[in-house]
Amino acid sequence: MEILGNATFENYIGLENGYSEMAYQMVAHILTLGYAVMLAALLYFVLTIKYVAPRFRLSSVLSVVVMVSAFLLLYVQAGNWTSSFVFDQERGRYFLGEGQDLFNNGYRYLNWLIDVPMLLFQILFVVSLTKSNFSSVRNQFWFSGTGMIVTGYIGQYYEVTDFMVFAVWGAISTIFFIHILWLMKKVIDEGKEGIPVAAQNTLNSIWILFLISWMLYPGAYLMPHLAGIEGGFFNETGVVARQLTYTIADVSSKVIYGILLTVVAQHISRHEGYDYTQIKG
Ligand code: RET
Repeated sequence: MEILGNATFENYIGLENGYSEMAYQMVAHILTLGYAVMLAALLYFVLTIKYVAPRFRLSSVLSVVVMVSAFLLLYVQAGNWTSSFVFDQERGRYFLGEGQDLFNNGYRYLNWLIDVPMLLFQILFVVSLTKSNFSSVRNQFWFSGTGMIVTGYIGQYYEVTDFMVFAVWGAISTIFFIHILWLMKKVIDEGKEGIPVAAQNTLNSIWILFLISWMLYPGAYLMPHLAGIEGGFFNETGVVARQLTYTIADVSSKVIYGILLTVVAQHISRHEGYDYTQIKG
């Protein structure tokens, strides 16, 4: 299917086999759920900002920034899906529409370009680093975060046409990712020193959540090539699985992560004598 060029695999399936009603609607619903959660969580982060002592509030502000950008880009991503594929009454399935934009996950990648550095900076406003230098960690987070996304963004254009190019960009992206994981572990280990036990336990949960939810993104990148089901995942099941993986990863790495950081900040705030239940107004 030469005519589709660098298009991602969602388009190849929409051109050749089309989507069943169930697969098409599941993707539309999953994408809608994604941006609805971001808008709801935006209100949560605004409304709970006074629950933590003033020095932690930048963490909530960064969650608000992440929610706004994720909401807008996921909204556009959902519209991209519904406009790319059109129901064909004769064949009873959804096919790639003529004269429409092709579907591309690129909106997500550009959203990550904003959100990944924000999410990484966010923890630095909650924990206190005992050994590492704040600006150095921040700059390394920024450098590897953007490096990981930009290289992955280029690679995803080759997921169908050139597996080697796809794999090489993916591998470069993974080097940046490993650096981020190593740095985050260091930040969390240092952050646990000298804070209440409840806050330490929540930081342990944050590390596990971070590890699992961030690993889902490379899984979604690889989705069309994941083996197991007959012929791999190069079919509509793979398309649904990819969007589902992205949505679970987004809700975990942005919303649940932000809420858990607020919990850590609340424990430390209370320990330091700031109790929001006693604050008036
Ligand atoms: C890519 C390309 C393939 C290799 C790797 C990747 C990692 C992506 C990650 C993205 C995290 C995004 C987040 C977004 C939240 O808004 C780019 C898919 C390792 C880890 C947390």
